[in-house]
Amino acid sequence: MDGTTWLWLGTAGMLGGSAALFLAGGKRTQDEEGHSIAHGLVPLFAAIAYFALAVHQGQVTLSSGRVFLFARYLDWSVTTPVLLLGLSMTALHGAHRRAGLVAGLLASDVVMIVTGLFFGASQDPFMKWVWYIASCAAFIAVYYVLFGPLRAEAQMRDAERRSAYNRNVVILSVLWLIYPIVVILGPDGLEIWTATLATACITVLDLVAKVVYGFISMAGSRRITDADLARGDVSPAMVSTHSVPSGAPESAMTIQAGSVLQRRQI
Ligand code: RET
Repeated sequence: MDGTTWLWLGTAGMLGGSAALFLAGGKRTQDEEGHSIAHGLVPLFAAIAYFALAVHQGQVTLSSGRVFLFARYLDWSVTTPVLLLGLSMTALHGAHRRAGLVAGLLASDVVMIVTGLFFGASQDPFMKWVWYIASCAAFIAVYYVLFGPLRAEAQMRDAERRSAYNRNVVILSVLWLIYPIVVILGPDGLEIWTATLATACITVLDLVAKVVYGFISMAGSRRITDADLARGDVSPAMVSTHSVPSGAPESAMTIQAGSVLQRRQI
């Protein structure tokens, strides 16, 4: 299979994965809905990048003759922060706690991808390594937050959130570690691998890190929601309000919260 075929496969896989994640995603609480939307959107963004690359856009030919697929980095600059936001929401029981810490995590991640973009675009070997090291430093900052303060936050939550965080953080960090290795072996790095081999590897890795990981994370979110509802640990404000007409009185939300709880108890 040539590189373009892999890119079409990536486009189809991401589109199919996005549809499957949106369809499978629950929305019983705002927490669960947030996870479903985030995991459905991630492969949808990626599909845009894969499509652009498959039709030979999203790439430039550098003066050295190397074809630089910059659309990958655009994809990662959007999708990696969304994935990290999902993980943070698990650790923090919603998106409203420790905003500064989450902002720092996402900023480090964006620094990692933007410096990675300059690494990929570099033709001067010295500058290439400068950007690569800068990107790795930002990557270490991401790991530090995930295994330091965010993990500590997760340990203070209920058993379901704790175990979902502990599982997801390990899967995510192992998968993400493969990226800098594949990229350094491919045409953007040391050019040890052919462009086709690098594209094949990154396509498979991207499908696993976005779609397979999305399903694993959503299964955790389902277990968290089941437990929250069983405990009655869902305040009306935490229940999804999209079926309540806008401007509906507060009591409508309370009734809806109650009916969700009742349905769970039956
Ligand atoms: C780059 C450049 C070189 C140094 C490092 C990198 C890290 C890339 C990562 C990408 C993760 C992408 C994911 C996409 C899925 O949605 C940019 C290759 C550290 C970690 C998970």
